[in-house]
Amino acid sequence: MKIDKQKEELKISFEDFKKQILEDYKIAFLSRECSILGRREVFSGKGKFGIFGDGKELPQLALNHFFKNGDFRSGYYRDQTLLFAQGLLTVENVFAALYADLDIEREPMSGGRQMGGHFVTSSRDKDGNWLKIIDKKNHSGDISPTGSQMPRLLGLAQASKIYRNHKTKSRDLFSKNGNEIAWGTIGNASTSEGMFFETINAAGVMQVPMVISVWDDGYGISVSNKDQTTKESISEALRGFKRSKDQLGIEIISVKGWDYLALIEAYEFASKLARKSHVPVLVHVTELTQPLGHSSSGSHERYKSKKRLEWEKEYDCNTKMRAWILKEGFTSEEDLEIIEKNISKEVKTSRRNAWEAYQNPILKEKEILNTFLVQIKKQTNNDPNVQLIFSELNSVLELGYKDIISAGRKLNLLLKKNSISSLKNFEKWFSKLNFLIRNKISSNLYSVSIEELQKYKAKPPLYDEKPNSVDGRIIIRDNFEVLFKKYDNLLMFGEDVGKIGDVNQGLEGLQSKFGELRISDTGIREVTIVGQGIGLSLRGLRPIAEIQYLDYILYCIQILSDDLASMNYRTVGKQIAPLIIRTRGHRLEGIWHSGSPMGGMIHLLRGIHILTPRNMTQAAGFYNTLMQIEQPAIVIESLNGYRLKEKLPNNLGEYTVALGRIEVMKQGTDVTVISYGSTLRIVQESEKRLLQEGISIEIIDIQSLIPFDLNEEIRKSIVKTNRILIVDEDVPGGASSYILQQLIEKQNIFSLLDCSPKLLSAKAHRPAYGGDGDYFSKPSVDDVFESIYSIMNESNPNKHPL
Ligand SMILES: Cc1ncc(C[n+]2csc(CCOP(=O)(O)OP(=O)(O)O)c2C)c(N)n1
Repeated sequence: MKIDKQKEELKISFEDFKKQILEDYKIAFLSRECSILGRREVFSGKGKFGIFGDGKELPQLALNHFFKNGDFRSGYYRDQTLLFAQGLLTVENVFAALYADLDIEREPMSGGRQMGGHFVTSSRDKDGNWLKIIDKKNHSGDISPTGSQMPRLLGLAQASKIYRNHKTKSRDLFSKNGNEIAWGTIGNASTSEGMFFETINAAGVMQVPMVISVWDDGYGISVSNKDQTTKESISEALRGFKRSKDQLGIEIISVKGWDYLALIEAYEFASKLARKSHVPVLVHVTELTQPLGHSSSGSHERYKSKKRLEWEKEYDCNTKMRAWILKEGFTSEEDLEIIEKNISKEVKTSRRNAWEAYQNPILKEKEILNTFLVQIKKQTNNDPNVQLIFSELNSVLELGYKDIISAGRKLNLLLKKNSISSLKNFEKWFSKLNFLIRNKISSNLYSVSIEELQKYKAKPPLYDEKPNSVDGRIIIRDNFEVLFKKYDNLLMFGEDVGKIGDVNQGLEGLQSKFGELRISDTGIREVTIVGQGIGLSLRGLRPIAEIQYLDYILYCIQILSDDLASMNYRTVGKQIAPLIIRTRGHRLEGIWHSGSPMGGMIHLLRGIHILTPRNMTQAAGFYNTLMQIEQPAIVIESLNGYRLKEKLPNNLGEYTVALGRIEVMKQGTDVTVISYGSTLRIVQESEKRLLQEGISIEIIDIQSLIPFDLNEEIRKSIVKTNRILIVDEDVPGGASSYILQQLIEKQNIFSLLDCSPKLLSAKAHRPAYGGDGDYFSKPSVDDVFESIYSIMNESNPNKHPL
C-alpha cells in the first residue's frame, strides 16, 4: 500500500522504483564501507582523524530525492552519503581528505585544509566569476563548531524569499522564482546550542524555505538526550513553534531513520511545503545509530550500555533497509551479496589509488632531493650532517612535504655555512617547492589580493564651491540611497534598521523608498543577523548586516570568526561571502556603549577587512569601495560622529576610499602620531598646545586596520620624525600592539627610531560612565599631550624638561 503510494507520488514505474531503491542501497553500502575503511586508515596511522557518516545513510538518501538544482545545504560532518548520492564526492576524495592531500583536484573539499567530512561545492570558476549555481546542487562550506551551520542556513533560505519577490539583474544565475530550499542538517545534541534556537525562531518569524533535518542518534559524543534536551526530544521541545491553522510557524515532522518509505514520505511533504509555500520545516529523524562510534578518537562502548549497543545493531538503518529489500523481494540474498562484495572491493581499490596519488608527487620530490646528495656533500666538504639529513629523510615511511622541506631547510643552512659557490639547481628547486607548498596551505585568506588593493585607485569626494555643512548621518543616509539605486542586489537589515532607519537615522526614510524586502528590521539576534548576511551573500546578493553597537558584536564574534572569516580560506576560494557588517562604536557613554575591542576583533577575524573611518564621509567612501569588490568587511562608524558637521560631497555613492591606505591628516616633523576612529579628534585637539611647546606632530589616520598600510607610508613619516606615538581606545596591548607589530615586522621601523615607541590606550577595564568616567578610562587630550611631551623629553630633556 505504502509502496504503491510512493510510486504514484514519484510518478515512476515499479521497475524504476525498485531500481531506485537498489541504487540507494548501493550508495548506503558504499558510504558505510568508506566509513569502516576510513576509520581503519586512521588507526593504521595514515590518516590523522576520521569522522564519518555511518548510521545516517538512509535519511540522506531519502532527502536526496527532493534536493533540486539551485538548492543549498548547510550541514555538518555526517553528510557524506548525500554527497555520494549527488555524485559530488568520490571514494578517492574521502581518502584524499583523510590523508590531507593538498591537491585541490583530488581533495576538492578544501585542498587538505579541513578534516574529512567537511564538504563544499564550488560557486566560482577559476577566474573568480560566479557559476550558474541555479543549475547545480550546492553545499555551503562546512565548519566544525557544531550548530554553527544554522545561522548561515537562515540567509540561504531567505535568499529564495528575496528572489521570489525582487527581480535583480543577475537573478537567473542564482534562482528560479525563489523556488530553492535551504537544507539544514544538525546532530541532536547540537540542537542544544543557542544559535539553533535563534535560527528556528527567526525562520518562524521570517517564513523562509528551509528544511532542517535533525539526525538523532540519542547522543552527543557520550552525553545522551536525557542530559541534552528538554523532554529528551527536540521535536517535543519545539512544539510551541509549530504552525497552526491560524498562526504561522514551523512545520515539525518526526520520522524514524531506518524506515525508507516513511522517510521518503516525510521529505516529500517537507520539500513541497518549503518549496512552494516557503514554510520552514523541521524533520526530526529519530532512532538513528552510530555503528562506529562518534569518531576515530574513541570507542562508544565506553558510554553506551550493552542493551543500547544491541539495539543499535538491530536498528542500524542499512541493516534495516537490507532486510526490507529482501522482504519485499526487490532482489535476492545472493544478488545482494555479490553487489556488496563488488562494492567492498571497489572501495579498497579506491583507497589504494588515493594513497598512491597522494604519495607519488611527494616521493617524486624526495627523489629530486636525493639527486643533489653527491653535490651537497662535495660543497659542504663532506659534512657528516648531510648524510644524516638524507638518511633520516629516506627512512620516513609515510612521507609528507614537511619532511622534504625540513630536510631542505637544514641543507640550505649547511650549504650557506660551507659553500664557496652556491648550488643553484638545488636552491631553485627548493625555493620553488617551498613557495608552492606554503601557498597551497596559506593562500586565499582574503578574496581580494593585496596586489589588487595596491593597484586600486580611489575616486576622491568632490565638493561644490560652497558645500553644505551637514550632520554626518545625512552623508551616510544620502550615500546609502544612491547605493540602493545603483545596486539592485543590495539589502540592509538589523535591529531598528527598517522602520526608523537605524538608531542614528542613517537610513531614515529609505525603507519607504526601497521596500521592506530590501531594508528590514530584525529581532535582537546578532548571530543570525550575521547568518542572514553570510547565506544571502553566498547566493549572489550583497547584504549589509547591521550590528547596532560595536559592543554587541561579541554576540556574533564566534560566527564571524568561525564562518565568515574562514570562508574563503577553508573553501580555497570556491565560495565567498562578501558580506559587509555595519556597526558603530568607540567612544560614547558607559561600559556598553564605549567599547572599542579592536584588538580582539583583529585577532579573531583575520579573513575579514576591518575598517575604522574617522567620520561619515570616510565611512560612506568605504561602503562605496566595498560594493565594488567582493570581500567581507566590517565598517565601524564613530558613534559620536553622527551629529558632527561635515562637508557634503556632491558625488555620493561614487567616491571611494581605498582599503589599506593611511591618510596623513597633518604634516609635522617631531613625532608621528598614529590613530584611528574617535581618538583622532583627541589627537587633533592636542596639537595646538603641543605647538606652543615647540612640538610639531604629524597626524596619521590608519583608517584601515586590516588591510594595514599596504604602501608602507607610515614608515616614510617615521623616516622624517624618528618618533612614534600610537593612540587608540582599546585596552593596553590590544590593537595598539598589533599596529606596532606591523610597523616593526612589516615596515622594519626599529632602526629608524630615536627613542622607544609609545602606546597610549584606554584602561584595561571597561570605560566608566559620565564625563569623569570617560576622562579617567579613555585617552584624553591631556594624556595625548603628556605622552608626546614625554617622548620629546626623552630626546631633549633640556628643551622639554619634566
Ligand atoms: C561548538 C562545539 N562544541 C563542541 C564540539 C566538539 N564536538 C564535536 S562533535 C560533538 C557531538 C555532537 O553531537 P551531535 O550534534 O548529536 O552530532 P553527532 O556527532 O552525534 O552526529 C561535540 C561535542 C564542537 N565540534 N563544536
